[in-house]
Amino acid sequence: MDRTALCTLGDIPPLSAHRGPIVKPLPADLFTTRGSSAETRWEAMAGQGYHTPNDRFFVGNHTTTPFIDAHSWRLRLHGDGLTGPRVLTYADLRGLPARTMDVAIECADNGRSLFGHRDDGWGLGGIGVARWRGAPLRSVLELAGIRPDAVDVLATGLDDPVGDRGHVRHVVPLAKALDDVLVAYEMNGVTLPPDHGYPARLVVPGWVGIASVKWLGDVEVSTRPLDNPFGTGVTTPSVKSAFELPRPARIPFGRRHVLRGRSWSGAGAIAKIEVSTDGGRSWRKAFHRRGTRAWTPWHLEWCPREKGPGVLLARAVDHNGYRQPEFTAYDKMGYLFDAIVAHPVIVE
Ligand SMILES: Nc1nc2c(c(=O)[nH]1)N[C@H]1C(S)=C(S)[C@@H](COP(=O)(O)O)O[C@H]1N2
Ligand SMILES: [Mo]
Repeated sequence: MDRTALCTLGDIPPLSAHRGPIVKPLPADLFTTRGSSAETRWEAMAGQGYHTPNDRFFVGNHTTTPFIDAHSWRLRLHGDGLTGPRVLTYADLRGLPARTMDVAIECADNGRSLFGHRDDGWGLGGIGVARWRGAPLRSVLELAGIRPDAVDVLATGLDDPVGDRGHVRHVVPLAKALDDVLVAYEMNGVTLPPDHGYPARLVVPGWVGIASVKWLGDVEVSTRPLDNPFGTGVTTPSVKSAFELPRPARIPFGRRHVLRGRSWSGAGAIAKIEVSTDGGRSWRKAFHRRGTRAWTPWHLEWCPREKGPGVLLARAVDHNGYRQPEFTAYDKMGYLFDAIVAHPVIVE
């Protein structure tokens, strides 16, 4: 076979480069590792643009990033909700009309350690926003013909099975699948990196990260509701805010400083962000652009007039009026933390 022809289909990393569960470098100033996953450090977002660069985008892996050859990769479409089965190649997928979307992917575990019941586990860095490019799942399914009585869509990944739970897989209702779900093959303008699902992944806007199945290999469309063994029981990520600062942040005394952060909500765009630099006694409105759906960067000036340790607080309200509370009742699964987080600061 002609190797040069193969290589035009995608950048296939050499097998020898494959070590731990994640392929890309995980320098300690960008990531905190969490088992087979890696959380973005919020201070690594300082000075970055709207999108999370691929080199610091968090990785949520149940097992190990697989290397998949795009040339031999196939996407299998089947189930009684389709007119017939269909197998797509990478070239078929690339040949469909493309759509580009800015979408946040957030792990349902994000913020879990902040419930205060445990001191391990995820901080607030289990989120990233990328510009995804791919084919709408609707166009992919239409190639196979969708039956009018179809109800559920089950997407399965090609990575190793997770013990006896089998392959990572997730169900979305057909209405959602036809609305805004993408079969993405590009992330921030480059071919999808191996850790983020190369050669193709789902991107499911407004749903917890597990719905965005990576290394997509199989899609079943059913006329009956399907089991969702990797479902978290929750679909919409909660409203949260984070400062682009290390913990603790060291801020010079008596000088004007610009505090920066981002707020986001799975339920809608952010309407308002307030920041407190005095432990919650007073709040000031932060400045932000309007109409950024995936997340909202904000900033606020602060001239610290007292030396010593303190806390910074940020609270957001989304367009549905859903606001960050002072405490989150502990969900027994540890999902959907949404409370205002005290960010430790030392003025010196
Ligand atoms: N096939 C497959 N898809 C997957 C996962 C996985 O382990 N295998 N992890 C899920 C989880 S838990 C999350 S939070 C997101 C993370 O996406 P990212 O690694 O691109 O940040 O991918 C989801 N898709
Ligand atoms: Mo996740």
